[in-house]
Amino acid sequence: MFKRISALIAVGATALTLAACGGGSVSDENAITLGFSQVGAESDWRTANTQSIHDSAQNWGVELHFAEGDQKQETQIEAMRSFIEQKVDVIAFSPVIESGWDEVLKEARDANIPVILTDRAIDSADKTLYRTFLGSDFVEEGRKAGRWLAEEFAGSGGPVNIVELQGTIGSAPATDRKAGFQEIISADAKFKIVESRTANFTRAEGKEVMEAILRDHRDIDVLFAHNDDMGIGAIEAIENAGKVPGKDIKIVTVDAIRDGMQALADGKINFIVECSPLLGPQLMDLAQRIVRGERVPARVVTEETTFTREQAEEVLSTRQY
Ligand code: GZL
Repeated sequence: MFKRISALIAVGATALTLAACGGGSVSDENAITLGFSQVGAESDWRTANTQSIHDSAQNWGVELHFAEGDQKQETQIEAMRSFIEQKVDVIAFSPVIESGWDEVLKEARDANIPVILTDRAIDSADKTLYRTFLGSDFVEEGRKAGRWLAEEFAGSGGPVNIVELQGTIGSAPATDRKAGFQEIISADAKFKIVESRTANFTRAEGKEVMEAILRDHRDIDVLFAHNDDMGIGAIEAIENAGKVPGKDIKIVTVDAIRDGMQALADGKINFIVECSPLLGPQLMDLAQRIVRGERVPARVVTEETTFTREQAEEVLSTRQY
């Protein structure tokens, strides 16, 4: 009974969200309708990604129906089903985890509603379930972090003890960043991952999990956090333990949000691999082209770079997020 009530609340919340955003301020009756099912609001990256989608819908004259997923797959799927019922022109989503989407995507296909996969990948074998996948190459992001570490410790004989704060277990960014990082550091036996735990991409859990790890491990040389938010939470734990982040424990993270770039400029983080959340413009362009019946590339990889302390100091004032 509880589950059904909670499901109704979730659907109600989704409907309220849609009503709040679905009416939109787009008056053009020719505007396409886009239903977007978002992961949640777990990090500053996600906040910037949501803002980019809203701003771009406004700028592109797209009527946006937007639903937050609270980092729960069932909430995201309910939202996608409500978009199907509303007969939106196109659905886009960022899947909280890689598996479990085939059924709802088949329902969208049966309803002749094209789907755009954004940000995170899914593990479905059926590539016809979505028209295109717009997002970063997370394996390469993990490799970039590993390459920096290999260079940073080139002169060291080791061992180099590494703690890894993983993102959400089962999500593409966590799985792939881990794989890319491991691929690079496995080339040198001095690198040892002494602890690898999830902190779900959030700042609060990053602090909490790092506090526990610091109690279990005396000799940590490096922290690799799958996003800035977990790294920033871990910095607080490291400082509370009387250690100096960026010096006693070198820190490499992914995203390049404003707070992460500030920590990099302050020397508390040593290197950041960028993962751009600004997918809105490309998403709206792809959506309009698909609704017009145009063919679009099966994969659109977002442009992104890396930042050292000096580079962060240079660009900090110009960052959009
Ligand atoms: C990456 C995105 C990840 C970010 C995190 O594209 O899915 O989720 O790296 C966010 O900050 O929570």
